[in-house]
Amino acid sequence: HVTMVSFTLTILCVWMLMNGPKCTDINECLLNRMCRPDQVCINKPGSYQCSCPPGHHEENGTCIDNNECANNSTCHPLARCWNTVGSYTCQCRLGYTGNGTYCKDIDECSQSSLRCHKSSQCINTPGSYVCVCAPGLIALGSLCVDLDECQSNRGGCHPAATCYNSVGSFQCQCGNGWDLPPMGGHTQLTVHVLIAI
Ligand SMILES: *[C@@H]1O[C@H](CO)[C@@H](O)[C@H](O)[C@H]1NC(C)=O
Ligand SMILES: *[C@@H]1O[C@H](CO)[C@@H](O)[C@H](O)[C@H]1NC(C)=O
Ligand SMILES: *[C@@H]1O[C@H](CO)[C@@H](O)[C@H](O)[C@H]1NC(C)=O
Ligand SMILES: *[C@@H]1O[C@H](CO)[C@@H](O)[C@H](O)[C@H]1NC(C)=O
Ligand SMILES: [Ca+2]
Ligand SMILES: [Ca+2]
Repeated sequence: HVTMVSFTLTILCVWMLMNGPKCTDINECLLNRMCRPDQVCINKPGSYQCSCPPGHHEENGTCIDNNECANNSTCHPLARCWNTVGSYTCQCRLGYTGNGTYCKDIDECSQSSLRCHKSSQCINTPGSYVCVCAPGLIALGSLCVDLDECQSNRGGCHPAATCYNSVGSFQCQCGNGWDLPPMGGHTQLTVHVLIAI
């Protein structure tokens, strides 16, 4: 059927070449049923072509979608690949930014919004970030809390000294008439009062 049409068109064209001033291309794609319903018709000078639409390939007489995600170099290793009919999309995984062909870690710590509590330090990690409590503070859930060292044995201060707790630290201060004592005892972790920062 198709070859008959082509043949007829060629004869027509040859006739026109000999008998008419000009020979114009016939757009076979405007005629019905030149290609299979799942194919696309491409008109060419003097002929036409039936082929599968972009992102498809011919298999057993039908057009099949290319699964681009079966090839692990389609997207960046840090991206997810989504196969779609005729195409695909690459999306960087959570915590990464980019167009999917290229992904890189988001440095959450350098972003303007304060990701960590003010008394903790933000440390960037691949795909995420962590908040680490500042020195002298201990983590209590998502909070950083100060140890009140003075609550425990007065921080080990000299009997004549006064223990002053401060955020992240404590101090032993001599009473009047006393000289500087050696630095008081170490922090004990048997704490009675914690102050959330
Ligand atoms: C195409 O035909 C081959 C051989 O008959 C078969 O192995 C293959 O699975 C077929 N493909 C599809 C998409 O049907
Ligand atoms: C995967 O894609 C790359 C780049 O597009 C190509 O060079 C390679 O041949 C493909 N591999 C397979 C198995 O299709
Ligand atoms: C993906 O590519 C790596 C090499 O870059 C290869 O070792 C691995 O087998 C591939 N995986 C699949 C599923 O093709
Ligand atoms: C994705 O981003 C990288 C780096 O910015 C660039 O080289 C590449 O051309 C981009 N690819 C696409 C498809 O936009
Ligand atoms: Ca596809
Ligand atoms: Ca990060």
